[in-house]
Amino acid sequence: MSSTQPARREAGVFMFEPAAETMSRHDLNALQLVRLKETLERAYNKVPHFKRKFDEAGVKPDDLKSLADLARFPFTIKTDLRDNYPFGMFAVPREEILRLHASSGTTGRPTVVGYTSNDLRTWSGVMARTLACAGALPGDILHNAYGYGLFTGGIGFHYGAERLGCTVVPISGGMTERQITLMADFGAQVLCCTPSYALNIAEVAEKQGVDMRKLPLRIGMFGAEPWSDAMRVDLEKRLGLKAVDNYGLSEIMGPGVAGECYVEQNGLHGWEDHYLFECIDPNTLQPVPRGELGELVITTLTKEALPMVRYRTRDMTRLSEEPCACGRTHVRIMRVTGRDDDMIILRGVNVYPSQVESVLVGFPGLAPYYQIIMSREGSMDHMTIEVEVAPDTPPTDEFRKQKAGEVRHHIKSTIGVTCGITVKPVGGIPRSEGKAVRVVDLRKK
Ligand code: DLL
Repeated sequence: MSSTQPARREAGVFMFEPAAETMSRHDLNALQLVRLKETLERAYNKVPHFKRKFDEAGVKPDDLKSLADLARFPFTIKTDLRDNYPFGMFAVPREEILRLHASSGTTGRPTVVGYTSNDLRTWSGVMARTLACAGALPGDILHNAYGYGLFTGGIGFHYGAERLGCTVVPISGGMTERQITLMADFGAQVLCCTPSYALNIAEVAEKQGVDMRKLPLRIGMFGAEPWSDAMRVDLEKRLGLKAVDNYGLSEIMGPGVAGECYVEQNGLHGWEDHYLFECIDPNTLQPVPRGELGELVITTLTKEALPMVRYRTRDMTRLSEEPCACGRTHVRIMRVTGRDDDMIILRGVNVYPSQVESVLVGFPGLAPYYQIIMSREGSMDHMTIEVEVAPDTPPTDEFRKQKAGEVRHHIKSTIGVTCGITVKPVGGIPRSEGKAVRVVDLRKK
């Protein structure tokens, strides 16, 4: 909408689309209502799946008189995309789709998403906004280590950064030593990658004898997987930058759904002129009170190729309408703890990998690499946390056993579960180049 506005500084804070980003709640809701009506009509008239679902629920786009009426419309889930594989959810003829992306499809069919020319423009706009929100500036050198290809991360950041006016280094993931050399030689100010890959970069740099804190790096834009505040502290210390969180998912857009600002670094501004956010109890499907933990549900407001109505993300979070010091008025999505299907239920206690991470990262004598192994003996589920010693610790079994005992005690007292702990020697946990595999479930084999 405001792509023709020049980017400018708002009260000292640089914004890409200040008028949209600081809109009053009243104006934002009025705009959402207009766009929501258009989206529901597009979905109903152009996508047979939505027509059938709306008809079954006994609702028509005309029934939407206020934003609250959206609650009468049916949810969309990931299997709806899979069932309509590959192009059945598109609201435009295939020839109008200029780009396809797809999930890796490790379980079943991949989910395919498509973009029209306008969608690509919208996407680069929300990404430019997200980058500026994180503190990136036109003219910065941006080292983009998100994976390029069918994954939306690499290309999503790439076009957003060009739109903002950055010099992009499209390095993708892998070949870490070379990445570090190029970051040092080119003098990148912004690093974009998953937090687990950032950790890998920090480790390899330390081995290469490169002090990342002395490089011009200013901002780390980390996302695409859950991470904790403990990890933020660790990454900021080792890389000498400000680490900000970025959230998104392919089914809605890719990255560019929500981004943290460098001003408060406390929750991600969800771009409400393009998406409508709800937070529901995944069991009752009813809204949870503002500020309480629930599943994030998103409706797109401007997507042409793939409109999404009440998409259940499975991501658990809280929404906050507390004003932010950066001046942006859009709702804040607090740190996404993880997908509800990543949640482990161990003898009645719910555990997210990110909770385990909060205990392990910064733990004296341990390195911040871990994996959770789920197994079954008879009818009993077992959870074993595998973690690694820090490089400068005694290389003895005795030391590792002592650490295992300490970790077991902390996990029990903070998360409330009893589990096995294996402390491995240096290099014992696989390193990540993209999204880290946090849970290895041997029960499924
Ligand atoms: O991961 C898009 C993206 C790319 C976001 C780069 C940010 C940066 P998908 O591959 O479709 O898309 O995976 C989406 O990843 O539903 C969450 O479960 C998880 N996720 C993404 N960002 C975060 C985050 C991209 N900041 C799925 N914190 C989502 C926690 C995240 N989980």
